[in-house]
Amino acid sequence: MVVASPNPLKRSKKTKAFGVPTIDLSLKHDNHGEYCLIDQIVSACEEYGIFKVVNHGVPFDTVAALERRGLDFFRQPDATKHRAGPPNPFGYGSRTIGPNGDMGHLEYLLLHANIPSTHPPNFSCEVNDYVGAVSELACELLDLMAEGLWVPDKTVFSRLIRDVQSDSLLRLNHYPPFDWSLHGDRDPDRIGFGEHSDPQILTILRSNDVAGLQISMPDGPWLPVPPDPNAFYVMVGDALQVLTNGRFTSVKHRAMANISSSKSRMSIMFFGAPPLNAVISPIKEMVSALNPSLYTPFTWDEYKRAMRTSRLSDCRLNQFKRR
Ligand code: GA4
Repeated sequence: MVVASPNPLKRSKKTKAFGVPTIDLSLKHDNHGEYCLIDQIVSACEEYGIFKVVNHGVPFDTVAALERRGLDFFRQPDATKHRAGPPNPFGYGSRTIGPNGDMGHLEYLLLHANIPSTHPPNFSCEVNDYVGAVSELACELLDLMAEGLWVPDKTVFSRLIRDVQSDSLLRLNHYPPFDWSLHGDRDPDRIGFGEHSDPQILTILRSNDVAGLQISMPDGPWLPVPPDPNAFYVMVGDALQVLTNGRFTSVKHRAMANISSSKSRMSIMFFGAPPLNAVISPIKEMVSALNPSLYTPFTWDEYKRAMRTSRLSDCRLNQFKRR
């Protein structure tokens, strides 16, 4: 087993020049490389809550096949797409996000990763292949994170996602080019998908080559994340922040409306989540007398209830912070 040295002292987020760290997964094949890789992943999760993975091993064809299916779906007439809705709990949605009045310049498909009845009929094969490959990537990264945190059971995080009852989701977001004639130059509301952190454990995001994703560090400005169709962006979710007792931080992000003159932006997110009955609380290795638990335990089902009653930009974790 290769382990990285523990790094309890977080480096300041504000003193570093910005650039989302890139993790080259091919480094895992050589011994010294794996040591660096683990260290880089842990630092990225502590400092940014996001990193880019290259040489990830997910076959290009698996990604291209789902992308093609998605674009074919969104190209259909509105009436046909709406027959696959509403998005609550799963299906097609347009402009409205969640149950509490949030809006965005996008349309989307929200699917349960493990419940085929939520997949559009002619999609299942591509969805299953994609989910199989990216959930494997998520689990591999979570095992490396556990190793980097010196946790003896390196499956402590990944087994929540591998569980057959895992509540993982898949989301395809489609941002058509922003119609200036409808909204005008001065439209302040040029947000495609408003700011939020992802509630789950880990998000694996892939987009085509149209820009839109932005992230923000606490009290920092919004920073664009350049698109890279050959890579995945990996984001720490709220549940992983809790499991690591705040050592890793979920990243605040948003997507801008697509101002490209011609091309649609499409992003595909796999949200790796625990089963509904799983209790989310800091793992014992992250808690000590000097570093007491920051959160009261909750089930994933309870967190989902908090999601249903909140707005997109709310900090849902505050309800579960110990005072
Ligand atoms: C954000 C991450 C995922 O897209 C999502 C979103 C969900 C939804 O679209 O229904 C939520 C949002 C997300 C968090 C707060 C609630 C629920 C919209 C919203 C206002 C599918 C998820 O799991 O949480």
